[in-house]
Amino acid sequence: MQFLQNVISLDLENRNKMKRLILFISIIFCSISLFAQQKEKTDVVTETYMVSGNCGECKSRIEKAAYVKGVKRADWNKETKKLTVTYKSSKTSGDEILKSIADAGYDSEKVTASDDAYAKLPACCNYRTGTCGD
Ligand SMILES: [Cu+2]
Repeated sequence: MQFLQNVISLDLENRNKMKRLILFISIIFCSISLFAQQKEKTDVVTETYMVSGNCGECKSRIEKAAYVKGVKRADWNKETKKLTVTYKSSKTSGDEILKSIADAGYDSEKVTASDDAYAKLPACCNYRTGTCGD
């Protein structure tokens, strides 16, 4: 009888230990995933920059150039001339994105395209001298 009681109490103790262990492990997992999520969130930023351009062709060139490594979304509006980019700040920066856009021939509020890069644009897209009416 005493022996049986010992076994039962031991089993109970083990079960409690097991419960505590499971609780402990789940708390650790929860905090890890929460931490990872937070890191992910703070890492992703959305910014808006003024980028010159004329038409739909400019739009596709600007957006294509904006998609450097780490950029999740790039959208340029030809009416407002605003480029909205969402990117991972650990992978790239606004300056880097605007530099890539300048390499494609487009001026922005921070980076001016070289005359060489600008000269490669089709006449309709020469935003420095006019609009193409598209
Ligand atoms: Cu254009």
